[in-house]
Amino acid sequence: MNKSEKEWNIDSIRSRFPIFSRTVNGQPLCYLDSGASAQQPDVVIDAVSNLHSDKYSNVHRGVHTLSMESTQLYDGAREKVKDYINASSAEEIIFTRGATESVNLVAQSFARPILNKGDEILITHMEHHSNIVPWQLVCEQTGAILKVVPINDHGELEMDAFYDLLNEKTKLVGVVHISNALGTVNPIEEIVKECRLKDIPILIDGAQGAPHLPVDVTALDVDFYVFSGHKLYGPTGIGVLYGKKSLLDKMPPYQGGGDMILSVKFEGTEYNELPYKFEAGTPNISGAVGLGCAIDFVNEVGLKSIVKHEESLMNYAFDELSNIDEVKIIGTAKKRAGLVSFIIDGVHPHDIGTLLDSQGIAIRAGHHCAQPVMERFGIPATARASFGMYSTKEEVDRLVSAVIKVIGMFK
Ligand code: C6P
Repeated sequence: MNKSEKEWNIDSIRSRFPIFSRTVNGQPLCYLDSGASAQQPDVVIDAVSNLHSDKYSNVHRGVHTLSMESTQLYDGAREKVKDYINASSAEEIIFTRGATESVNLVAQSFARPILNKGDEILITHMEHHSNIVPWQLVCEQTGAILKVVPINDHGELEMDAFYDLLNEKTKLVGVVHISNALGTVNPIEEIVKECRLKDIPILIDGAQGAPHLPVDVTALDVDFYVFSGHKLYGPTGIGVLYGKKSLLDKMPPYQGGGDMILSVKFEGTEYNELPYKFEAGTPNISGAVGLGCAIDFVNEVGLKSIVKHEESLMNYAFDELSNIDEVKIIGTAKKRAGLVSFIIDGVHPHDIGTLLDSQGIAIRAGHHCAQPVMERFGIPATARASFGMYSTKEEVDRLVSAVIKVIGMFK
């Protein structure tokens, strides 16, 4: 074992997640929906609870002890996020409600002021709606045009088309790091490098990337990287926008209100410095503290070991499901992570989801907020099993047996 890899003890990891002590429909919980929201370890639940019972107060506003303590925790969480993705300063870490709000912020504060009629935004066919609709909105507002990089039958980007579509009218590129519908890991290093060469700003949607792969925004040299706390073992309602300071400095605030100002006069307002310029109003203090704690926990378990564990589980699930004649995997890219999406001949994914739930197995069934992906593969939906650090081989075995049972029921 490499020095940087931690010893892997799945029982001890699972014991840290209180939810696994419960049953669902008379069976031990088999949670294969971490791609939607990961479960939270005891330390995150306790940190949020302790904040509320012992330190609760508003941040950046009071001179009293409680306010200073909660401010320290809130801004301390920002430092943890900064280190997790290797940003160069905490000023580059903006707390938002989630990946969705982060993309909207960039669309409105960065893109809208620079877009003119006929300019282009380039995204891909495998984006989550959160990295499509904000760009459609800003295109409607400015007359810019949305261009889309196609994907092949494996669910991989057509890179030749990407190179062809990039041109002097492209004002921003938006690409998902790991597709939530297909599991494809995109070649973001290559994509960012090309954008740098052409001096085109790029945003990476890391909602599925940050929990499943190491992210180094400095080495990547990316302009914006967004993700959500609840997929990284943290609470809901908290997310991150990483942005290069040089860009964030030039961007106008996204929303106005308390905390984002230095001084307010009716004649005009002076905005606060980064990152507060983008955090109007009382923030999600407990969410940020919980996220900071989740990051500590991931570091304690060891991200490298988590990646290795999830990879072997995903490959096992992929192989076992592929061996079933009636199952078709949607998303067979060479580089995949975190999940397996599939359909069963003659069975609607919602029925798969419901029947699996009756056996205590939680998967997601639907279009996964990636309708263009479904349309590309000519299907209404998929069943999706997604993994976390706590997922086990036995759970994959339960999934596979349950799928075989479902097929038998529909024959
Ligand atoms: N995907 C899933 O089950 P929010 O809702 O803001 O936390 O994250 C949005 C989002 C953006 N990009 C990607 C790649 C995502 O996977 C998600 C969330 C969940 O796949 C809920 S639809």
